[in-house]
Amino acid sequence: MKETGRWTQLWLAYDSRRDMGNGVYFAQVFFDGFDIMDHRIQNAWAELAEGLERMLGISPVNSKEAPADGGFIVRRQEGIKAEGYGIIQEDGILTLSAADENGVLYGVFHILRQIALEEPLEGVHITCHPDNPLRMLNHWDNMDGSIERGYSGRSFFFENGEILVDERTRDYARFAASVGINGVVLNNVNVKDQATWLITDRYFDKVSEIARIFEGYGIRLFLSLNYAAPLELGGPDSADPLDKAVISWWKEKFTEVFARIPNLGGFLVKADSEGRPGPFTYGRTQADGANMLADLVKPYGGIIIWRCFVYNCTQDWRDRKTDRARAGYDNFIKMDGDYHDNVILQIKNGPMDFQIREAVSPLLGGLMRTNQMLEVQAAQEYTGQQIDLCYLIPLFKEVLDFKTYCKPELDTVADVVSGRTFGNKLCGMAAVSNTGNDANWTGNDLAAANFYGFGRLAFSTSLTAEEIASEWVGMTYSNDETVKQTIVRLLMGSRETYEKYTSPLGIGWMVTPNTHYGPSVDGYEYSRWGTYHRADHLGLGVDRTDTGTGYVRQYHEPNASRYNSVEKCPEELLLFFHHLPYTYRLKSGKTLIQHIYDSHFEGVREVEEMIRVWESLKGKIPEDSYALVRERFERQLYNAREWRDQVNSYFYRKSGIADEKNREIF
Ligand code: GCW
Repeated sequence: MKETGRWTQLWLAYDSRRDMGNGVYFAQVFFDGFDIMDHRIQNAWAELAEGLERMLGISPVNSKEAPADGGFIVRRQEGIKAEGYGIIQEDGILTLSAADENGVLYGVFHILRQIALEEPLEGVHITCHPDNPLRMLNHWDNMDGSIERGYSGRSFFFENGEILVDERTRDYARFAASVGINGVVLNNVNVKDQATWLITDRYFDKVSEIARIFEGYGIRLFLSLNYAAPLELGGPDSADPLDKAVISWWKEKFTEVFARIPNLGGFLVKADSEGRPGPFTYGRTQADGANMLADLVKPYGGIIIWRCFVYNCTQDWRDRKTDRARAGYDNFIKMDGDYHDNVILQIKNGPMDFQIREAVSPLLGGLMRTNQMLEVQAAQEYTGQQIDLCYLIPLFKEVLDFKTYCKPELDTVADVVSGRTFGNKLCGMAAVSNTGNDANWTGNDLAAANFYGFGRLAFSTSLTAEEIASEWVGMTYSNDETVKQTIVRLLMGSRETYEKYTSPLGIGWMVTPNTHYGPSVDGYEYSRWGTYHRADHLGLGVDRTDTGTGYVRQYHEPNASRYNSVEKCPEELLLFFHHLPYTYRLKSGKTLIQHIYDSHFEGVREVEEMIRVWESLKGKIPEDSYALVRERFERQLYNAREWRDQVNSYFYRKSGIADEKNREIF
């Protein structure tokens, strides 16, 4: 059943817009060098027709000849980079040139965006191509319909062990393509039970249906693999990557899978991680495991994306030598250069796990002879679960802008994962998706900015977080300046606000175990997960310097020395790298303990202020959205107060140091 209501269409709602002289070009549309029967071209055309009809009340006409004056030409042009496009308006003609069908789709969405933003197309002269070859969404959807770390309802891909294909599948593909996504992993990286069977006859037909829909939007389909599939699907009693029987089982399996599923890009693998099987079980290396699979998918143009989230999750909290932050690097750096050329290592942005603030993973740019891909999390597992507002694009930007010093120039994470640094072709960015089957797709209407923003940023890493926010608001709500500025301001401040009322200065965690929403300062302190704050009556923080776990040495210089020094360490990461007394003085002149108190009071005040700002939008935006977000803010305020009071009380009780301002601490 097709859902109604504006929110189901996210930023592609195509509400009526002022024309700005844009309508004139579309009376005649001519495709030159593109097959109008091609699925992607048909979708581009359908999107254009619908967008123009709804935004400007114009029905474009597909013409058989090039318009002499006044028209829109879509032209194939060699010399434009893969998936890129150019848009030029001159002499009454608007021309979209592209080297391939994806370029046409992206160009059309670009034009629709300009129309939605009420920007004139007159005189445009741009060329644009994606910075990252791979721009992917990873779904953590399970086949029973649940979503691991999903906060937007249930899966729209799976229910009760079955695969769903409906209007949502197509809409999802449209949204993804409209922001430049070109790869989607359908199922959770924790591959269990029925999901192991996705690579069997049981599901080929339905997976293929989705794959074909995706293909029409320039999106390749990927699946997460169960590394132990041979054992579970009746193959050999082993998953040893060097075992001949295992290799020939996979060989046959891939022959079958690639023959049965069209548009299959390859596989994502979480191995030897959090209880998932992997090559370590057989005394083999990560490279042994990844390369075995990669060699076998290579004949089909397939790739293996191998996650680096490998750490000891059964650590003894008493053991201060083991440092989870070290694990990714320690497990993968030794074999840099040994991974075959269709393997990509997928690296989470931080060495821990998607905290509101943590250092950038030293593997990014640490690896110098291996394809690498950045993984971020749009799903707000640790960042408010789509109840609390947390616009994550500033965080993603910070990671991309991080200078790794792996080379004298072109050394930022954005350079590395785009392939500019080392010249690789297989690289890019992936985000854990924040979507689900809620009518509005992302639980909180405002969380759609993270879905939109991830795609836009992965396509054009030089866009600013603010530009992206402003586009999203203009397309989703309206171009009214007050509305735009108000919502952009809310989005832009939200990450720092969230940080203020949760865990301080990069230490992370302090969350309720398992659910990861709400505070529990010691929730993980005496657990096996390697996520400690090490607070006692004198101070807190993890010493990752030379005197501690030595983690800082995983960075290139000068990063290593900068982090090693308490004076030079960026203050927002102070407790990530250093164990410090509560009386330590920050650059502001405040003591550490006073900073904790102040920032927590401030965080709650900021949420109160956000609510007032949101209330100023009443009547200016659709009431249903106003009300939904207003209700989420109420829950955020409750959450922020809980955090403030628990964190402040905890550190007051540990340290015995009173708040200088004598505010209420419990
Ligand atoms: O952050 C942890 C999550 C797990 C997740 C894991 C991972 C999919 O809590 O739910 O599992 O990361 O990234 O593999």
